[in-house]
Amino acid sequence: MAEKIPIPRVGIGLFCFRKNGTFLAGRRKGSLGAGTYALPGGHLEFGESFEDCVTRELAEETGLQVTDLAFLTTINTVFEDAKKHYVTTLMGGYVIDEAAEPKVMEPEKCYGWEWVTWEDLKSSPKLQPVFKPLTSLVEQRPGFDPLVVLKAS
Ligand code: 8DG
Ligand code: MG
Ligand code: MG
Repeated sequence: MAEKIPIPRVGIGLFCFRKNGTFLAGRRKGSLGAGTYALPGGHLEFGESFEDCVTRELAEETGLQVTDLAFLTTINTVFEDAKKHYVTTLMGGYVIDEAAEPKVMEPEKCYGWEWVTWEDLKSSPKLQPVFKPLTSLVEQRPGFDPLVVLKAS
């Protein structure tokens, strides 16, 4: 029987900002990267735009709505141990209801959502380790700051 050849998949992550410059991150549970902090996001579905994908994933995972979406960057991540490869587009946007708190809509996939800064996510011991695509982002886009790119777009 022929061996199944793995192929790269498309992942989408969202920097969902409040006006105070914090965005959502949550610790993953039960799947690839369990125990690591990641952005809300998921797989791009067939025929879906990046905007529709992050809008859907944010609603499915937190119950929140986002506006003023913009493309930030694309990165490449190989999970050698898990034999998975993702090409990930990172989007940015602003939460519509500033007063709304994120809900843990998929408790089997996430321990909880927190509002964090980019500096915190990169270096606060409380938020380590981060999901590998975020490590790829730091390595592949030196100096990247999601809020700077979002404001410039
Ligand atoms: P879905 O079935 O709802 O589409 O996916 P999910 O259950 O939400 O899957 P996920 O693991 O959250 O996201 C799918 C993959 O996307 C993930 O395994 C790897 C890739 N991915 C990245 N970067 C990011 C990111 O920043 N956040 C999330 N959530 N996934 C990301 O490459
Ligand atoms: Mg999802
Ligand atoms: Mg997800």
